[in-house]
Amino acid sequence: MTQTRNLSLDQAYQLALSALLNNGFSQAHAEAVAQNVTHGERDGCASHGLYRLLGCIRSLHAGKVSADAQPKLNDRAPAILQVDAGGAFSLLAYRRALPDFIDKVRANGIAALAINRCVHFSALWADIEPLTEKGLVALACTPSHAWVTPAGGSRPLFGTNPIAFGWPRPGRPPFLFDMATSAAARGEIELHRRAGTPLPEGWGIDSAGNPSTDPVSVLEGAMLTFGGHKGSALAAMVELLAGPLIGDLTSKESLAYDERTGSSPYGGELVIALDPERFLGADRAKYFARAEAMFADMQAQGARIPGERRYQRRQQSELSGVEIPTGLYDEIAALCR
Ligand code: PYC
Repeated sequence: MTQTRNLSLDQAYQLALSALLNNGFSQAHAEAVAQNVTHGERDGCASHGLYRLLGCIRSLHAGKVSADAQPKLNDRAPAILQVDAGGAFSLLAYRRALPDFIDKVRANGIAALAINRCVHFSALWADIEPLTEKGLVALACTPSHAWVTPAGGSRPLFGTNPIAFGWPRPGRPPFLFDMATSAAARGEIELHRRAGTPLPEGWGIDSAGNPSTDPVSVLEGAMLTFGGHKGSALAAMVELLAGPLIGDLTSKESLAYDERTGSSPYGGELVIALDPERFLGADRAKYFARAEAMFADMQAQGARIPGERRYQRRQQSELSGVEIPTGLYDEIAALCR
């Protein structure tokens, strides 16, 4: 059994912050990343938790992420905001763009935010939550590196290309899903490799194109999309929306840019948000009650509301902290010295 170490959320955050600052990230970037990975761990999403610090710091030492770039906002149209991350992680760019983006959504009823030239490793639900907290409906997507084969193919082309969607619920946590269009996130395969455990079937193929449950063979071969051609079509859509449409890289171009350094993907993210007040006006409450009726019908059949487990885990972590594999803790602690 994996040995673990318990950390309070504050200890987890301080550990992350210290590793990032000690390796040269500016205070603002270190805070944004430390908060994001602590929240991943807090919400039971280890694949986007503290272990990501290793990749963040590897990307910095490989020269593939800026430690201190200041995001630059560019007001492109009444309903389109762009933020140039300047080759740094997406998180600070998103933080800085958020107030202006929300103003645009409120003013127009719908607006899009393009985050360009960003290095991206983080879970998208963290970008959706600040919007649902303001009562907005939101959608986000980003390509990654060419790790996933299109349905019918045998060579990596698409990224894991997550799509996240959030719907605000009065007095309750939002309906919020964040799913890779691959059968699993890359990070989950890496966690299996670290733990020496086999993958579930259907996650990937080896470099000869044969189905494999060996994480190393799949990391060297290709990952599969979820739902065959359906996931493949959605993965292609993400490439288009958060690549060429916003003037940024596809996953194939991101991997070429990586030059085999094993750094995090580089490119763009697209966020679209909608203001129900503008769509519905005084009828908002009536139609939101219908949404609640649908959620109740789902639950009546035993179905889970996406995000439910995340919020339960959050409450638990806030009380009792998080369990980190001791090996991972030691690796991160070594980065603080
Ligand atoms: O785990 O799928 C993943 C991922 C995408 C970008 C960085 N990591």
